[in-house]
Amino acid sequence: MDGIRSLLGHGNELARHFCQRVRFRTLVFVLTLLFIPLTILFILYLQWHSAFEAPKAEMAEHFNPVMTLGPERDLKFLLHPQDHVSRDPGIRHFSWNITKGMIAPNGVQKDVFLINNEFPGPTIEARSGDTLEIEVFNFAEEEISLHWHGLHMRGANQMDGPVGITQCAIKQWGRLTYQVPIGDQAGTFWYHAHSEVQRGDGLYGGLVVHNPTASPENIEYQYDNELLFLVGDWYHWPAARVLATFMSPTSTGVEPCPDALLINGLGYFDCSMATHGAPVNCSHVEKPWLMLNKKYRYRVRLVNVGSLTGFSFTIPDSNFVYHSILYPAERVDFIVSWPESVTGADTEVIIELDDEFFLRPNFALTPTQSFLLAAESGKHQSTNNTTEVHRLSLRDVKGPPLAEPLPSPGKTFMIYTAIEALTHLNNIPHGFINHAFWEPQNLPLVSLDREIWDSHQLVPWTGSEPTWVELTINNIDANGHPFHLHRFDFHVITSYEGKGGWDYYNPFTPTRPPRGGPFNLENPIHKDTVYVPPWGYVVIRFLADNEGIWALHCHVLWHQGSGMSMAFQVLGHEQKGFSDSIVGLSAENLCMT
Ligand SMILES: [Cu+2]
Repeated sequence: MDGIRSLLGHGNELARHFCQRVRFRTLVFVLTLLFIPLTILFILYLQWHSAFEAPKAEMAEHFNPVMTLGPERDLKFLLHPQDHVSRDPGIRHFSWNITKGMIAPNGVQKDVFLINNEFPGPTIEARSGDTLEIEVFNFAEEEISLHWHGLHMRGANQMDGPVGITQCAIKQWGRLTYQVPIGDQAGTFWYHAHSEVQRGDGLYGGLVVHNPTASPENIEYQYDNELLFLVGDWYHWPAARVLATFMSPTSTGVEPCPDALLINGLGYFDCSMATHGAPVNCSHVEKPWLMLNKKYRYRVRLVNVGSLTGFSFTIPDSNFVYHSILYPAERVDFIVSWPESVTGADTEVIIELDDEFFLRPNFALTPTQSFLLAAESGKHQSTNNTTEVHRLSLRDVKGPPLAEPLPSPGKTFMIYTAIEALTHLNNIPHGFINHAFWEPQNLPLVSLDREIWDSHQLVPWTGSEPTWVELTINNIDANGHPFHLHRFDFHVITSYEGKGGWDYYNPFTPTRPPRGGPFNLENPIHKDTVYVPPWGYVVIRFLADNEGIWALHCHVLWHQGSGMSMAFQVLGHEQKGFSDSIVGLSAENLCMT
């Protein structure tokens, strides 16, 4: 029995050992089955990851790995004219929630304005004849307002945006529906904050009005697609802090230098360049990029959305080889196409910030930046082609010939402008126009009788009848000022950069001919923002025919914020202004809510 038991016992041992071996083999088999796909996945992950970790220098040299182009760094703002040019005009309604959020457009965190969670705000596309109806809900912890830059706002002065002139700011939790008539206009515009300096914290976006009647006669202007580029300098500090730095006695009127540049809300920044004096919360981000089908011709709509600096924008190897400085708030449209030899090649877009204002340089700033312009089709080889860049000055650009020479002005005005730090203002730099630096009163000017406007309001009246106005802007400073006139496109009949002496123009002493030569009354350029050169002047003419109070100011945010702002009162009452008209009463209404 013992033997049997022991045999049975031995048999049990064998059976148990057998079972264990079977279990072990099953386990090994299952593990092997799992291991193989996991290994494959791991190898794939390593390849993918190493593609992202490619050394920067190599990336720059061979714009190669298209695999690294993450969709969140895509610069392409493609426009949709086909949705607008063949439909009937109508009301385009938008509902916007405005908030602030911590985002890192170039890897550096900043509290930025968001419209429906987007920065830049949504691009508005419309056609001539539309009316925009934009319902703005303010969920930010600051009062805000919006301006529709370049639109004529015919009959809608109270919807123009500037706080202190045509409206009270929209309070926190407040709401305002802007009614913006587009009329017969078409072109590249933009919208931005016109309250405090919030434009510098990202409260802006593109506004493109497509022209349904455009019939390009010249093959040169035919194109397949349209792109929008919102390009500008960028500060890591909140704009209010930058303005406070500028408006301190120690700045001596030198503008703080920007930290970076953004293109369509994206940029890049080398975190190791941040200084101890201006620490930032920075993490590495990939350079933004753009991919286009280079067999197409593109119409590019370019806007300077920056706060201080002009820039040049070039696309080497393309047929767009002009190089010109675009100043804050200026826009330019151009056609870009590529010769057959480079349609399959990866090339670049190069943006160079102008150093006019970099008297106190910021070593963290990379003033010239390039962005990959990859070819949608082709072998993605890089190119060593270099195209000669032709320099073009917007100041030399002529407009189309006028049907008749510009009429003589019914009213002539002259202003002098300068940044000055005066002792009676504690040496705090202010932007002066004549003897005034602008500050808002408690209520917008359209709702107040002229008699109670204070001394900060420089608002000449153009008279009770529509008339042609000639305005001379003399600039005493060693740097230029890009001036923007609300509501009116004007003809720039002369522009002159001085040599540092007393080179200004006084239209009231015509015995002395202007140093900049005779006026161009035949084919002057027509625009709404003009760069007034250093120690020089521009002379503009416009037909003052639309009633309202229309701001005129430097578009350098720090100059505007320190007072370089005024306005024209067109039509209305000589003493009462618009205080008892619909414009004034509706503005007053908004202030009460
Ligand atoms: Cu300025």
